[in-house]
Amino acid sequence: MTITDALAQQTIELPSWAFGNSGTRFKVFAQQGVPRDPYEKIADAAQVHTYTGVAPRVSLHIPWDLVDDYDALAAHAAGLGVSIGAINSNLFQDDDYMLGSLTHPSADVRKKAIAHHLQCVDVMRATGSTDLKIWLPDGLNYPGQDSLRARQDRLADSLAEIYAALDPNHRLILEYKFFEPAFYAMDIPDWGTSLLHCLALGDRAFVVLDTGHHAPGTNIEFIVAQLLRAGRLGAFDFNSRFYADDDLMVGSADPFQLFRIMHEIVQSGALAPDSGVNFMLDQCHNIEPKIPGQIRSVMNVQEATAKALLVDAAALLEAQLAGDVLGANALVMDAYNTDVRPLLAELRESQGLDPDPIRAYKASGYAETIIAERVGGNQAGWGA
Ligand code: PSV
Ligand code: MN
Repeated sequence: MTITDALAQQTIELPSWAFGNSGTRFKVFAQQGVPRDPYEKIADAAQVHTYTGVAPRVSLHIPWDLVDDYDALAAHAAGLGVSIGAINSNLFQDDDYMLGSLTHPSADVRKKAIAHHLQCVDVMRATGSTDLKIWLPDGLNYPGQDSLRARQDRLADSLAEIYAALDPNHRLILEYKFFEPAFYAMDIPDWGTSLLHCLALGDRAFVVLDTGHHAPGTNIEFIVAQLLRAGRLGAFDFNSRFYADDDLMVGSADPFQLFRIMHEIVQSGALAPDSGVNFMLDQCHNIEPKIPGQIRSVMNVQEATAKALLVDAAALLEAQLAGDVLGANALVMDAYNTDVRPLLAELRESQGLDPDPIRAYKASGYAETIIAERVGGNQAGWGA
């Protein structure tokens, strides 16, 4: 397969919440034209697909994206050329979950958290989604606060109940995060813990790797290689970070890291659409306009992918087997240092797209239209 064919087949999933207002715990800035409901979020996400051609799915977050009629929401998406992707549960915004949700010492609270996932599975059935995505905010702030081990046991039982409720075509994808909101011990702090739970659950449970969820300096591409070896890399939540879980545009802080990740993906054949790896974004655009922010992010993933595809795999293997340290490194660096923008522009033109998606979006007048039309109502924001 040519590099262009591989790039043409790539798809990237967008998060509905990237189109709503977001911020930090200090301030959420409202932007003009922001969606008031999930229908408008999907319309904005469809714009990203219109101009990039590679973003045909939108992840939903429940209850932020609760609607009365999911058949209608799915039909709305289809009418705009996109479909519903992963359904994210939300275990971090209910007072009952202060001391945990799926790991909570109280069986009643655990029951409530499990029931929320059954509601998410119903949304999956109605929308045709196949991925139930769980990020567990549970954890401890202080040593002794609860038993580390008992919480793992409760978690295993809760997850097993959720897994049992899935349809045969559904996957459970399980995210990890090393800190925040808990500061002493998260209940799923790392890929190893997520993987152990997935292995116990069964062959439709996979790990989600959010690039912002590691300690600074972590070698993320090593984790990618390990999870691919185990056949358990289910998805990425792509974003960038400088310090903590910053949720900045992917490829903005460390494009070389993104390239190294995509290099592992390409070398393992995991770019293929049937590889089971869902390339999702999990970002917030606090100060930049949201639709072009998403377009830029999609382009950054495409550029890193194109560079990874440029690595001469045969020559690299030869250099590696010969112990040619400098030669092997040069092959990787030459690919990284290639300007792939002309190649991607050509690809877009061959698909009938504008070679410059951001310019095309700006010229479309969509931003002005939504600013004029979306007056009144409550803007969607982090938590709504
Ligand atoms: C948690 O930090 C997380 O990465 C999870 O994926 C959540 O669902 C998402 O962010 C919320 O923005
Ligand atoms: Mn995430």
